[in-house]
Amino acid sequence: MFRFKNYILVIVVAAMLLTACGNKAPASEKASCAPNCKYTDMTFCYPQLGAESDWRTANTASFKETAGELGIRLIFSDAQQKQENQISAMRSCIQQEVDVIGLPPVVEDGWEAVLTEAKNAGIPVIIVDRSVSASPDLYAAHIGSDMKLEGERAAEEFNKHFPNGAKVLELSGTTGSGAAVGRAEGFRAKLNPNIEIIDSQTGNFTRAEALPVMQAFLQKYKPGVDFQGIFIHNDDMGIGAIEALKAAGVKPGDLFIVSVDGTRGGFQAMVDGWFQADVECNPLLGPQVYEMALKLMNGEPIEREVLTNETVYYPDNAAELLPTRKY
Ligand code: GYE
Repeated sequence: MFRFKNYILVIVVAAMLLTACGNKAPASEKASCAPNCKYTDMTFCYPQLGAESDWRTANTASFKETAGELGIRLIFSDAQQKQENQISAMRSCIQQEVDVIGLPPVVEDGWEAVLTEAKNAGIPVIIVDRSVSASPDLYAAHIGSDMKLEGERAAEEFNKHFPNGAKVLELSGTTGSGAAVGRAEGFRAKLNPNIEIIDSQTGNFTRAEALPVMQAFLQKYKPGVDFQGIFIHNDDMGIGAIEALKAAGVKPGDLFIVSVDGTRGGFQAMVDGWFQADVECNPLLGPQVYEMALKLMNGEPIEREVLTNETVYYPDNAAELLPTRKY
């Protein structure tokens, strides 16, 4: 009798587990409105990584404004550059059974667990902007910039300007972020061997953190003597660095400075003579990401890696272009 009861218990528990698993849709399952889902059917989760830069502000605005225009229900949060906040925001979205998650990962590593949870819940994830190191079968697609190419483009500017070689500094972005890793890698891959990177420190993509880093550089190295140029991973850090340079008596044009993003602040720095080139990185990804999210809901085929088409801007037409800049 006792044994028989135990068997029953085992069968009941197994049946419960099976039903629990059975409730989870497989990762690629379409939404119940497929193949006719509309934007107004969509609940989209965007656990934004922070508000560290003008690029990020424009990226947030692009997702919010586009959702408003298309009638998408957007669940937005700001993780303040902390991965654990992004992960808990994602978990809350999984619990709320959103249709699609767009994840702009603050760093590349450490996403396997939460991506697996989303996959098991049948919620497709589009990696937005920076990349992740997790296996591509844990997410639907990646839409963003080619960060390595941006670094290569910056290197080409230094190669052109310093055919006889130079010493340069690097102010890099958030340590471990796809944007900083890619830009640093591309820069080193293309830089001529006669150009030496004498030091590289992170300013975490913010003005506030770049300022003391530049001040510390200036304590250690004499501008124009110990180094002739600076590669800066984004415009906001560039603006922070300019503050430090000004305070140290450096004049626009004394150093060859190349930055990344192409924000209005970056354009102004070119107009003012501080930046000699600004490598474009486009934050206005909302429309493209939502279009892909709708395709995923409808079970339509998508491209798994979508890289943004970008260019390099120069001071000669910066003043003319500045009023047309959208971010
Ligand atoms: O360049 C920087 C921002 O990930 C491409 O993050 C983005 C970078 C961008 O803070 O300004």
